[in-house]
Amino acid sequence: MPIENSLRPRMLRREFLKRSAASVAAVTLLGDEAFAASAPRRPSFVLINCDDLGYSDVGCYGSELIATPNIDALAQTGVKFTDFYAAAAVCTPSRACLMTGRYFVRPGLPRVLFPRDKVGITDKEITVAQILKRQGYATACIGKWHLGHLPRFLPTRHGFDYYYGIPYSNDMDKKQRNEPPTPLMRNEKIIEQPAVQETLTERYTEEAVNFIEQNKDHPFFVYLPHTMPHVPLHVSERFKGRSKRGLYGDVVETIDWGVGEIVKTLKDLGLQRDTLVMFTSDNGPWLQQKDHGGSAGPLRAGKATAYEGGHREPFIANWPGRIPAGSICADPASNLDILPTLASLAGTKAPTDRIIDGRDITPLLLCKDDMDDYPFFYMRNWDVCAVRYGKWKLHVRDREQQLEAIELYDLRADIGETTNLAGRYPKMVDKLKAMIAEFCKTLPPPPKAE
Ligand SMILES: [Ca+2]
Repeated sequence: MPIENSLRPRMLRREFLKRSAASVAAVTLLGDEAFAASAPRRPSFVLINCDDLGYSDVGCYGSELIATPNIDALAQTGVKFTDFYAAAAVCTPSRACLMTGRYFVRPGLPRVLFPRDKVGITDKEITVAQILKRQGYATACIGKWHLGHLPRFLPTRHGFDYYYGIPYSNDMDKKQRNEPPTPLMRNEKIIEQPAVQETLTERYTEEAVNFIEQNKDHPFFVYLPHTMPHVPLHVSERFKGRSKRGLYGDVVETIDWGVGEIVKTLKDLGLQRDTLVMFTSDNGPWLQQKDHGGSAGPLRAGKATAYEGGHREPFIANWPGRIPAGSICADPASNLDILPTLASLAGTKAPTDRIIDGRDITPLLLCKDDMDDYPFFYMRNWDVCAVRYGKWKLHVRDREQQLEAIELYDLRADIGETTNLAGRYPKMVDKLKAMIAEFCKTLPPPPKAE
């Protein structure tokens, strides 16, 4: 559904409130009671995280050229968020946010990691996988990790029972940079090098399906960070030429096929009502790749920028019996919220001995209630570039992040960030600047030499 219409998000919010009010009774009768009576176990989680997928690269977010019937069906029978953010506009920092619930400078991962790097996620951090593992979950990471490729940084050392995938991006195999061919790993061993990328999406899907089947008798957490549609794009012969959007569309349609296989597996095993399935991406489309990059639709700019195209992503959550079908949530939320939310749904809490930036958004996810406005900060390296609060967004740095440049947008009326209202609303500019200043006080100091 295209949402370019400037009035649409506000209408969606009302629609959501109306739907959520009407659905409370139905959820109570058909969801909670049935859940308590028939499924005493904790819910399982499947989190599909694409790489560089644009806001409008799936059908239910406006793509007319890429057919994604399985992803669209998740939204039709679940909830679609219109204002969901990846908390970074590039790979490594975004995954650091998702895994820890903390802005990436707190775990010290402000930039993209390369094969030459000797750093990664440290033992001081607590990942969502570790939290769930302590709650008795079987945990798997299947796909691109990108939080450090040395053994001490791998998923198997940070809460995952099982790992299958590539440890960093699929284009980090440049001979001129002395990078080795892309390794495919199982747990901590390289099993294929170079990784055969044509079949990677299908093999990830098979691995996810196998893990679900093997762990069907207890709660599981499958984190599935697809390698695609990050360039270089690859698909198998089976999917080549299928879409109306060239190789990029074929890649996304392969991912959509994989979503369908996973949903079918859950259905066949009778696990759908026990499983929350989520679909999103780590950052916006790499527009410089032209036909090999995605589309941010009505949003301005793409990957690596603080404009909406860099951060705003599809986010769909599906949980039959718990999430009312066909819901739309226009409240801002982000991948920082995943850790506290999954912790809460698993019967525990996010860590309290450190700053957790994310919130438990269970009320939004289950379409039960609205939540108070909360600032979301757009960061690049150690700089805060912009803040969103309610409908307002203030940029404080220019696109190259070099100079101070004040831009104020009303995102409800102007999703494309076209009309700078800073001159008209100086008090709002001051208020949002003060929010950024307060937030900056909580950040660790940048390292002396980066
Ligand atoms: Ca990415």
